[in-house]
Amino acid sequence: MSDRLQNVTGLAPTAKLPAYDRNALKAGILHLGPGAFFRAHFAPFTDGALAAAGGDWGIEVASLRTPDVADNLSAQNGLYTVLIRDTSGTTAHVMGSILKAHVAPRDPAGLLARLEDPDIRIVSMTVTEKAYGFDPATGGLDLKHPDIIADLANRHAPRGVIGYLVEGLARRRQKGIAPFTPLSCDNLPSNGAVLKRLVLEFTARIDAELRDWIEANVPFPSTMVDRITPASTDATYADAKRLTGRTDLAAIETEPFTQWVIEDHFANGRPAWEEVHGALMVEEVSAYEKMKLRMLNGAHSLLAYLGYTAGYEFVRDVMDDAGLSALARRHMNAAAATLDPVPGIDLDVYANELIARFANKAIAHRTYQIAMDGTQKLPQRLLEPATEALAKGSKAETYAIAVAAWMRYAMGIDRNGERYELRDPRAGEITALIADVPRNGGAVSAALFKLPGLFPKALTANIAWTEDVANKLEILIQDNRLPLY
Ligand code: CS2
Repeated sequence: MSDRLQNVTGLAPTAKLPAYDRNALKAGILHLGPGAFFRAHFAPFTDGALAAAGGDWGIEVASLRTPDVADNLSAQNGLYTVLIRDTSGTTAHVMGSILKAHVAPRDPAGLLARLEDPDIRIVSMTVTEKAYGFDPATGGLDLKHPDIIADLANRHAPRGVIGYLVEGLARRRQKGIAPFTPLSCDNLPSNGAVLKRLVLEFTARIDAELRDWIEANVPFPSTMVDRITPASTDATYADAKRLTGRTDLAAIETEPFTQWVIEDHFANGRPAWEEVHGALMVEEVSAYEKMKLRMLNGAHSLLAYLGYTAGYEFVRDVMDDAGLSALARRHMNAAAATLDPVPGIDLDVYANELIARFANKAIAHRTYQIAMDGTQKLPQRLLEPATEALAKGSKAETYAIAVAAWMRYAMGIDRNGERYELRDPRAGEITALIADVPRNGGAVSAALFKLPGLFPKALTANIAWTEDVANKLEILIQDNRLPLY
């Protein structure tokens, strides 16, 4: 008999089980992108809502690219384990909210059929920033994005997120089925508003009437999602086995903290997420989103680039370096100074909590994982707040350190002269820009400031600030960090 996690009978008593009848549960949500973050956040919140209030809100997931996670979930009837780690130990919670997993490239027609099923009332997504086809330079649709190009050319057989959403909505409109609510859970500012703009710009190019129907009928709530989730490792699978008694290749591990702030605008109902600790339904999410993107993610990126290039493998190791941890706290203050008041939150307390979360010794979050996709992350995390800080007369010094650290990382060579892979959709352009420039702070920063569309003009036109970046990059190239902190 397989020892795979496939049902909840006979599991070790150390595993907490779903508190509702999965067999009676029907799907109401289709989720695109079943990565670790979704399994640590959206699926557990929905599991909690099902336990508290019921409803036909089971989740079907679809992977738009690699099949591994979907296949592992399918082999386990959708069951998987969330390990919650802190220094007092690890607990295991088996999640029952996922009912089915699809692999879109294997059966695109099957996924389209699910999108037009009236039972599916929410189409949520965690697909990472780079999957949307968002052009940070314009805030609109990136007409050079490969999925956008392919899906505009072939709208009835999509392959990307925007293409699937639009084709799904088009079919529902044609058949007189009420629309689903698209729900973005990625770290983009006003993710719902961004998604709406992309969907409308895309649709305007293929069907003006459909565009107007979507604008009039489809809500795009924004959400702020927060839970630190390192990629799963052998230690994750080993602990899942120890605590459940079964092999679980879809297990994930995460921190105790979890937060989700959701705009309560749904076309067709939603699970009772507000019943779950950490969820907050609001009218308007932008203040929370900015706070999280600028204070948590901005400081995370700063630590990831400085930490990775300094040879620290995990964020918790970076936090052991007193200078770097003080710098992160200083950056959080600088980020807080760009924010409007956030309802119910004391930003100083929030910053202290972030420092404690980053330092959690039980979480092995790789600096290299966070460093990934900098060109997609820097604008909302660092460049927009830096622009605002400079406009208010600040020197935006910690932002200059963060940008210099990204540039140092973008050079692709560690302190021992070893090359590493620059993981970024624009890696080719970055490498080409700096290939022939001298290896000093002035030359490398000048070249990278020219990466089209990345840096706002207000930053590159500020000579004092760009010189500061160049000087800080030079310090990092010389591997002489102390003057920085
Ligand atoms: C991190 C985020 O990888 C990254 O870029 O900054 O994934 C971060 O851990 C989450 O947003 C926390 O909610």
